Amino acid sequence: MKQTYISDIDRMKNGDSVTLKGWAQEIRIMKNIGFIILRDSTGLVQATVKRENEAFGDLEKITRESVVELSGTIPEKVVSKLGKEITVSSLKVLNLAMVPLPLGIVDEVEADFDTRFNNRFMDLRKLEHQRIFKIKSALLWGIRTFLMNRGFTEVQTPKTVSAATEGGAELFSVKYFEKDIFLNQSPQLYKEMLIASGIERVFEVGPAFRAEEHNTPRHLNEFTSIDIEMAFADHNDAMHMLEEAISAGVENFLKTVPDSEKVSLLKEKPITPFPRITYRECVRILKEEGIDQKDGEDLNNESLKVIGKRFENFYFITEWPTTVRPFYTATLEDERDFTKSYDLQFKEIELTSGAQRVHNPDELKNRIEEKGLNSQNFEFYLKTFRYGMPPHAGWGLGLERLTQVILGLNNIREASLFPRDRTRVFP
Ligand code: AMO
Repeated sequence: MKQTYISDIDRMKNGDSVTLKGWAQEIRIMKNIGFIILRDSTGLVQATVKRENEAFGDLEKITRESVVELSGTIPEKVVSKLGKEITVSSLKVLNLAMVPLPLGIVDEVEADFDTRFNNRFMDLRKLEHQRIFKIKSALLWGIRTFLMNRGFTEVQTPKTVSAATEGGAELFSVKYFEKDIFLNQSPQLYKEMLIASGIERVFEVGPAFRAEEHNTPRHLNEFTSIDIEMAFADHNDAMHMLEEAISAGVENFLKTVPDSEKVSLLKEKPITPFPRITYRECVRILKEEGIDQKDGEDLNNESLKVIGKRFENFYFITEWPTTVRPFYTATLEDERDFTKSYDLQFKEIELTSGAQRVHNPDELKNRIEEKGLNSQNFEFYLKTFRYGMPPHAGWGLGLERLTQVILGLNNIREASLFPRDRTRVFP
């Protein structure tokens, strides 16, 4: 097993012996001296090989990106710009890389998306691309730990389902023996059913599938949804849980991923509570600014840009009209045209939808039918509301969107290892 990583060199002193394994990112051979820039997942080091050393002969044989094992010592004086250097005493080639490479690792100019994603394994050898996923992982870890500490149980629900949750148009159908079924758009119905089961606080991190027709920089056809549902809670409780969870996630990656503050738009954990603005307040502002935003309709991109400019980063838009929210969304008690719902925004981009839910089975059945859906198809779900269903609330947070906005990435695909879009289901 590999014992020492390149980052460990920071803790070593002159003369210490070291064995490193990694990829030969660059090889330069001069008259009396040769250099390998060795890379592993933790960084780069300059490895110097002197002509009198036996290893010098092997330098000519290795190709860029070959996997090698280098043993040597830490020199007295470090001259490399990388700040890390070793003097090589032996070199072992573990696996030779073919020539030419399908994608350059040291090129300044990024290749086009198709070349990059067709060769994603190679594209990820760029440490700045790897870092996105280290940050994404630490962000999720922070959120997960926060939820576990708040008494949430992590659950796994089916992704092959027979009823639509978020609306019929964006569904992928798949053959399931002799039946046509769907890939799940959201664990919504299942997380609510688990509330009926009495678990009280659940969360899930899993894939969600949306047959979005259009290629955009913000949509994937398969994304990672972080979902929570909590019993005996309203929309305000769920919003509070969300802002604290995000803050914990950001704090965790800033603490654990080296250099993450250099690429993150957030240099410290965001201050909570996040600002809140109602949908009606947004419409009032938009009208004042002369923007054509109709009452009772979803806020379009132009409107969200205008609203987003008023906030530094995260904020909630609350109390959306009943007409634009799914059937499971609870309405305000005294104003049935508006809901106990919210979206979490980062500037103009939506990161989360959530709400308090309808918990009365008759009202829920009516709401399903008002949306033009057949309530018979939802019997498995409605049934769980008839034998003691507590009031409950929750949210769904898109992990790739969150990573995208925090790192200021132009395209959500950068935050997905193997993105799925309208034309790409490969590799
Ligand atoms: P919604 O449909 O708004 O709500 O989805 C929740 C969040 O998931 C992310 N998201 C996407 N990310 C990438 N590509 C997509 N195509 C995509 N679609 C959605 C967004 C979005 O805010 N059941 C509700 C949640 C709830 O109320 O608990 C739901 O699925 O970040």
